[in-house]
Amino acid sequence: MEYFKNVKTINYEGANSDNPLSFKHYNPSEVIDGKPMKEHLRFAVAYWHTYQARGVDPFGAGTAVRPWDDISDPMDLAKAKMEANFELCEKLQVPFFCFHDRDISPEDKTLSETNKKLDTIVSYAKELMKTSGVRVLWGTANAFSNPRYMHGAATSCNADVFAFAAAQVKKAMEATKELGGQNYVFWGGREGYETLLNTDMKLELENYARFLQMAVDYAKEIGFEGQFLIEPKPKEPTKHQYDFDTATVIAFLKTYGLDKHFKMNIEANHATLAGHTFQHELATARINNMFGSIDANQGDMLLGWDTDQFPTNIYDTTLAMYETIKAGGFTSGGLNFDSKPRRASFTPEDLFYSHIAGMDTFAKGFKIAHKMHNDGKFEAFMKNRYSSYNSGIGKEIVSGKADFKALEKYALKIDDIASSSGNQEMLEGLLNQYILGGNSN
Ligand code: XLS
Ligand code: CA
Ligand code: CA
Repeated sequence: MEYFKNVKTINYEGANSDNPLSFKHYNPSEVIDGKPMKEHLRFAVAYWHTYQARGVDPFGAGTAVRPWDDISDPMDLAKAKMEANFELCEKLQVPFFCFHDRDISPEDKTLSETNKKLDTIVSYAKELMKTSGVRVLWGTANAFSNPRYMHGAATSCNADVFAFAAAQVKKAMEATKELGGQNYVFWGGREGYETLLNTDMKLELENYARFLQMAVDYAKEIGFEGQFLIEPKPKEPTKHQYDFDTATVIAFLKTYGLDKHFKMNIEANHATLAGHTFQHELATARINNMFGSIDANQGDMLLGWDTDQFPTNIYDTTLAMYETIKAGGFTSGGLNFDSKPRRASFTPEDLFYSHIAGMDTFAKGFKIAHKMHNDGKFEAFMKNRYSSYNSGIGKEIVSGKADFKALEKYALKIDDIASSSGNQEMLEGLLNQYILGGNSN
């Protein structure tokens, strides 16, 4: 059955097209640097926002109108959404989707009943994959929605909850492997705290590390070769989330000897909540060899919560793709639209308009970033800015030869330090030139 009857396959029609159901910048087969754009960008649809979200907010019920609204049996509904997923991805020319276990299949009274249902849906998705090229970018477990996780999952004060979460993640990893998922994501849903008056932070962090180590061991045992990703977020739902930002997660992984098993899944809106730019989080991952994947969205600078909006800010996508290119591009990762249309954008067609806007903004950002990287003007400026470390005393500092005494001896002889301008506004003007035309394509 066709779910999105008003929409045909979305094609590239070029920047001047008047057709809102077309790509203006995303041309999947356009070859850039020896690879088609679809392989550079590796777009993915997020199952939870696209098929589960109803537009609920704290002040009102859901508004969404969806083609599966009349289906009441939970398993029929789960199957219908899976069929709709393949149709939507194919029509959007999106090669991947991402899911939580509970997005694709409903929770039942007991874990074994829930697992049986998940098996049924996983087999059904596998069946649909036989006639579709759409694949899984990553899977994950929803260990935060059910009330049992009110105190967290791996960081719960209750050992039974820790055990339940372990069983759930074990099963979600098996499902991800079965569906050929290229990565498995850990987002610490409620791994954090509300008050230190009742929280043993040391035990919680140690348990969290134990949990991740068990996951690493189990992946090895079952031969899951996908990449493990960890997704930082500073707050929401808890006041303090342990995976605060990329630097915090890297320090945590290193503290517990887990760093070689993980890379980062960086979400733009989470960067904003942590008080960082998206580019900062990506750069932090890159310089630590932990760049993995991206949750593509944007927040609202005037609101302090996780609004998960479709990314339409060309500055952000350009700089995100610039970092991605500098990191060597995606390997197992990609651009997952962890984004939802606004509550008043309630029609099925809005699911398409929103993805098209996000895909075009990233495609254009990628093209601009590619040109910036190829031209090398920013890199050359930066290289020159640090050139004092290439010879003389600078070379001695970076090669580890200099010590405090040697530097004092040197400093005592300096009469005048020659500073040069950082030229920030000149560089911002240059970035504008790339984005607004001129030097861009
Ligand atoms: C929530 C997170 C979540 C993860 C997957 O804020 O973004 O959706 O990406 O569990
Ligand atoms: Ca996310
Ligand atoms: Ca988010």
